Amino acid sequence: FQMETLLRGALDRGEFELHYQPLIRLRDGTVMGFEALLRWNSPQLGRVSPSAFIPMAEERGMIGLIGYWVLEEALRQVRHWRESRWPELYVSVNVAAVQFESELFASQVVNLLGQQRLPGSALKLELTERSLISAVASSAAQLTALRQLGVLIALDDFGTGYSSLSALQELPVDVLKIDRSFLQQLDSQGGAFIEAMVTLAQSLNIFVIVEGIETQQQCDVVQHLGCHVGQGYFFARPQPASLAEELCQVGW
Ligand code: G
Ligand code: G
Ligand code: MN
Ligand code: NA
Repeated sequence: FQMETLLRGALDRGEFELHYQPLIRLRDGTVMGFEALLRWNSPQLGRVSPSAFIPMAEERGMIGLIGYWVLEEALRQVRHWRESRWPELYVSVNVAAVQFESELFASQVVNLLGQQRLPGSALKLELTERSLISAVASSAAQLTALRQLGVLIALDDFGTGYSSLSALQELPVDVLKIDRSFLQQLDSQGGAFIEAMVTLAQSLNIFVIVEGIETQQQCDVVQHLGCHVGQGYFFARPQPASLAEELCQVGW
């Protein structure tokens, strides 16, 4: 109850911040983009994990405003990065099911891109199977509209839902983000699953990103399995924009 009250005022009090984690092309260490990850610094509760407050924000009708702020802030940041240093960079934003269910979502994205004078290709949206499936009616039309602008659509946490394959078959996506749980089981069967997902993605012309790379060895293995882009603590943790940027100057 207390968390809900505090969450309601958090946006107005400026308690949200975005952290950024680089998405690295494994072949040469190039930073392709950054995933934006929401952080809530509450004076009363401390740092609250998004896994704790996002579901509450979804249930209590607060995710629309919070999600809008996330998109606005992430696009402002990527515009700055593109102008100052990385002209091709994109930012990857997580989208909650409820946000995507709104039929206004696509037009909001279009307006925000316009405000920053950014092409669609500066943005990737990370959707989960749940968000796509719970919004099947509005999904296909919105996805099509966004993709026509060049916005990339990623299926996040891929492989963990109960209907990963049918989601992939029914909805047009550009990128699969293979869930980090597969990397954590590399010694047993995780490698075989990653390899199969990469093969499937390649035959569908879908791009693969592997999440949760924590060691050099995992990095080598996923590269060997045919993955092109990776993300994980091995490269960098999610960090405030200025720090994330500095880390990337160093390169890998
Ligand atoms: O960054 P961290 O591992 O604490 O994130 C936990 C979860 O919260 C992840 O599943 C991540 O996708 C989700 N998350 C982080 N930022 C956002 C956001 O801005 N919007 C939504 N909908 N989910 C987010
Ligand atoms: O659900 P989603 O994939 O959006 O979740 C992203 C979350 O994964 C981020 O909150 C981030 O903190 C976390 N994360 C990123 N890289 C790693 C990693 O290498 N290991 C682990 N355990 N978590 C990671
Ligand atoms: Mn994500
Ligand atoms: Na994920």
